[in-house]
Amino acid sequence: MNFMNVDYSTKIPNNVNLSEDRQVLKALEGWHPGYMDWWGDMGPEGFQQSLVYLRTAYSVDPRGWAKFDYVKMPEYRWGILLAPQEENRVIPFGENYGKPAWQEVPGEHRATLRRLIVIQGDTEPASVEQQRHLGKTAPSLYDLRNLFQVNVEEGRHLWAMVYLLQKYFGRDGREEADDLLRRRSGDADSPRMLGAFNEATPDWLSFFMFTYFTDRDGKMQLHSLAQSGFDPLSRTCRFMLTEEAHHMFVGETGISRVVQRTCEAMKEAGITDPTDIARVRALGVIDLPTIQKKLHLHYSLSLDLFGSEVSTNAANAFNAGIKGRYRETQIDDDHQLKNSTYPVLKLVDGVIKRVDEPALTALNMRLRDDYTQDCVKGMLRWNKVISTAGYQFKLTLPNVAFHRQIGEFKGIHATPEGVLIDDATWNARKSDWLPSTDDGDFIASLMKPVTEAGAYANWISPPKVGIDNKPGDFEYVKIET
Ligand code: BYC
Repeated sequence: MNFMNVDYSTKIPNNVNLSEDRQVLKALEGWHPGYMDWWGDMGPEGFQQSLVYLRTAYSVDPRGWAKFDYVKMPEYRWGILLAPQEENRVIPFGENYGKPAWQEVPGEHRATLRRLIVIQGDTEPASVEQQRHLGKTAPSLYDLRNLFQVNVEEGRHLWAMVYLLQKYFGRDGREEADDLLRRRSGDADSPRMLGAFNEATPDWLSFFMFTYFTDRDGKMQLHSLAQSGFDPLSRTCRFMLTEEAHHMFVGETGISRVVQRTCEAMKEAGITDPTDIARVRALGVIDLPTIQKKLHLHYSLSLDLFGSEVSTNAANAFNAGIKGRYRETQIDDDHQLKNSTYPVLKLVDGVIKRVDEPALTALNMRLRDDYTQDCVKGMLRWNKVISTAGYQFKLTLPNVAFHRQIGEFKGIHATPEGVLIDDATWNARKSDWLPSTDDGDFIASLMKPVTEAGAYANWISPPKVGIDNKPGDFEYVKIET
């Protein structure tokens, strides 16, 4: 079998030779109807009979792996795609550094590995659930198509984790796979596992923030798991990263287009002060201070996804050779972290300070720092849009102590600048920093669907280029009425 190309002749497209792996094929075919039920119940609301111009992976060759065509979402070919196996790959970090990568689950690390795969798997359907109502208010057919592209690929990423559970973890893997379809984002009794995946995504600005900030946590986590000594996990994550890039593109360009439109509208109306919220809102665009509040919210929720700054779970996963660092193989050190330290932000006598901790337990902090650096790049582009329009306003990332529910700063309150404040001040001021009900209502009032090909809602600029180089008036979704 050519592992580069995907076999589409079977019910479940794959490049892992499923047709000769009868037991796993049977397990996956058994899981398929439950997945389709879940997609019907919790996937995008409406549009299931519409033709959507989607990309589907037909190969795992980085030089050309996707083809675009009109597809009805329930007929999307969710497949199992692993990046090609690297010959003689070795475990690139931890106590087993330099030993051959595992092709089977190492018995002593089974529980840790399963837990990480389940957590990763849980986030994928969660995001689809969070976004399920957005189709009704899409600002254009282009955006509607991007939403659905993200949704079907998150569905495929769930398949990717379910394949690992069913192939390598026997009966408990099958049970975990079933549970992934049972939990629901925001459900009081059976919520998704990580905090940010139980929050609402009520509007399109939230969607763009989510795909910029939360999908970027996905990128960092997938990079770390792509280093794994458990080769099937590494190969799975490597291919997922290829798809993930588009999700972050949707977020970055989405926010950029909102900012662009706001600046244009302010200029046209002769508004010189971007903080004159009432005047800006009267133009039917989202004012920059409200965009900043949404950014505060989504960035801080996403920071929580890195776990505690100091974590023995993270140290154990690294020692075991299961979860590495961002770009592990490019780091110049012993890859075992025997004697090194890493500066961790901590609260010391009421002041936020960097304190050296053993690098091994500080891995979550390190990955979070890498994440923050990655987040800054898009911000620079958004700020360029604002400054080019002639406005003195800068979007900024809040301090890591701001609005945290996990880790070192969960018990305190801090301003976006990182000044510690008491409960009363927090309660009095929090709606200056985080979206208030009024802000949410205002944004909701703008969320009216635009379904004419080539047209865009007033609050967002058109994209610079189309998907798959399609022209501006291309009908990305043929809506079934
Ligand atoms: N919410 O030592 P600690 C994506 C729990 S996103 C709730 O501090 P650790 C995507 C933790 O489970 C990427 N609970 O942290 C994006 C542990 O509980 P137990 C998803 C939390 O374990 C957009 C306890 O607190 N992938 O792909 O070092 C769309 C102490 O844990 C949270 C992964 O996350 C939280 N935020 O690190 C679609 C990769 N944080 O076990 C998809 C896999 C911590 O004591 N996961 N806890 O009961 C991991 O590597 C790690 O589990 C974490 C936490 C980074 C999440």
